[in-house]
Amino acid sequence: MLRKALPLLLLFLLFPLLSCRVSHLEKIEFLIGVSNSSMLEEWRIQLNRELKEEADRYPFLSVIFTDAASSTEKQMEDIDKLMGFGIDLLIISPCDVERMTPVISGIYGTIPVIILDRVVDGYDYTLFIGPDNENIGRLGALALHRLLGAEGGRVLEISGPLDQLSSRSRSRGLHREAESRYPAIRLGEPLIVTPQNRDRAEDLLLENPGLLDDIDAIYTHTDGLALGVSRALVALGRRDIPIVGTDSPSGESGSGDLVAQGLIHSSVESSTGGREAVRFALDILNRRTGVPKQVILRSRIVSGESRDLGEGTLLPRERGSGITLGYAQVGTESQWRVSNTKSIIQAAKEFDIDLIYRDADQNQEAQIAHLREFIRRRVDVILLSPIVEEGYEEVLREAREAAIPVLLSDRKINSPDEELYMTFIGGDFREEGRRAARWILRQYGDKGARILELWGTSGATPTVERHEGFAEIIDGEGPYRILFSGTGDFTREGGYAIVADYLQSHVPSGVEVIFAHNDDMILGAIDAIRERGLKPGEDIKLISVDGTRAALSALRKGEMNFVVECTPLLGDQVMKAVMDLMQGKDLPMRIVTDERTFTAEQVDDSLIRRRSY
Ligand code: GZL
Repeated sequence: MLRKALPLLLLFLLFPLLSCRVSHLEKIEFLIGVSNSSMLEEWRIQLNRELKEEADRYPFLSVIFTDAASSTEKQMEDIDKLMGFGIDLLIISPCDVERMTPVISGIYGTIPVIILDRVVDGYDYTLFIGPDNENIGRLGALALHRLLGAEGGRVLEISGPLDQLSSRSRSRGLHREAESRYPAIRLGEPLIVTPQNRDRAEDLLLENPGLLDDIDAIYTHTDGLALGVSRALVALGRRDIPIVGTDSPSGESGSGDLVAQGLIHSSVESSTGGREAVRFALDILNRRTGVPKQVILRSRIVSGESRDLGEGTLLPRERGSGITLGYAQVGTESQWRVSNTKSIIQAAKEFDIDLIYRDADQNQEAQIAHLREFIRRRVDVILLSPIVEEGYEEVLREAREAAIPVLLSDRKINSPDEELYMTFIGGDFREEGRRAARWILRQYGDKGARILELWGTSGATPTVERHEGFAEIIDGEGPYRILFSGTGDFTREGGYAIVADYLQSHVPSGVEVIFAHNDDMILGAIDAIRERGLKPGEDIKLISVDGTRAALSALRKGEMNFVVECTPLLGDQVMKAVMDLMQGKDLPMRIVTDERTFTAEQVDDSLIRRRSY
């Protein structure tokens, strides 16, 4: 009797344990693995601190932390272990970018991957959050200029190994900015500290005190290096040499802020991105739309006297109610633009933000007048989609003097003053141009091709950067020749006029491929090609950028051959940025949207029906 009853009895006893175990497992909705490259520097300790603090706000989120102790082999082992635990998403700050790129690419095929701090080659990851390292170097030169004044001086640059992209970029930014704007700052070759850490920096200077002869200031690529250097200067009795550091974690970290402790003169700080990483991880795991491809964090100079206030002193708010946003739009030149406007207006409604919309009809003078109207009306925030990159500095300075923050969406302005706007939200136009060129190379190989290029609005960021990206891959020399290029101003009529004229005056035209900077111009080209009795997509291959429904339909019909996406659906990201701004949060320097490409094989009727623009 007992034997029969035993299993039932055991189940009865175990059930409460099992149920609480099961209920606990049910509760951990998501398990995130963090692979940090090391914990040797305050910045990395702060990164983990911020990741943990943010994750602790979500009870159903668990995080496992690993520390690679600066070893790529150990980082690979750590990742294997994390995958063994069945993590749902990996957050990684890679040790050695080159060696970790294929490893991360493999993981990305299985689970989402967020990369922090050092970006890998290519785009095989879900999201990158990190600083613009060349900009950090530029700010380092500015900090040295503020320290040394007009007479300048000799500066010893102390860097990590230059095979690290981040070190190379910081050094490039430092040298270029010093050479072009502060020639009195005299930089020699950087002193390379390998491994890049505090103690090695200290030992190197103690072993070579002569390195400090005739030095007026020291610039270090990280605050770990700065701490080591400051210790060596004390030991050598050279506290007279000021140090400009990099990385000091901002905000409440305190302990990592070497400036506050008086150990260094100033530092170019970048937030770690830890909080943003957790927030975006939840968006990704909950399959929310609008997750960008890159979030480029803002850096700013921190010194004993001041902290460059990129963030305005804006009042914290709950919902958007009561926020007035002045929106200066380019015009209605293309389907992309019409969808972009719709996306912004719709999102403002959803976020309960009052929008004042102005359409400049591609006229810069009118757009600048719209900006001045917003300033007069004292809107809370200005959203600008600048028609071209030049000519906005004066009016944006007026907005700053009126304490009205400006966000750029879709296109950029050209200005050394990075504080004229709070963030840029839009596509990676250079990569869009490269993707178009790579497709052509794949089709024509060594044979080469004769190409006609349809440019967008002259001086507009997508025109400038799509061409630059395209020309990086196809420089127009050798077998790949650019027969002709002209600007169609992003309009269908513009694309039609260029191609119709060219085909009329060149018979046979010799054109094998047309690359257009947007869909509307390629649709105009199709009209012109048909009029000449030629078959678009067959007699002449056609490639364009945007990914509108009309272009995908032409692709499906074989009238086009390749489409590169540039999403106009920026509304949600723009309004999230407005809300963050009004709540006093720091905004990233750039938010770069996620984009794909389309071939005819990838496009079917359901995809076209689902296409919202
Ligand atoms: C891109 C946007 C471009 C589109 C065109 O962000 O500025 O302008 O590619 C649009 O279609 O006219």
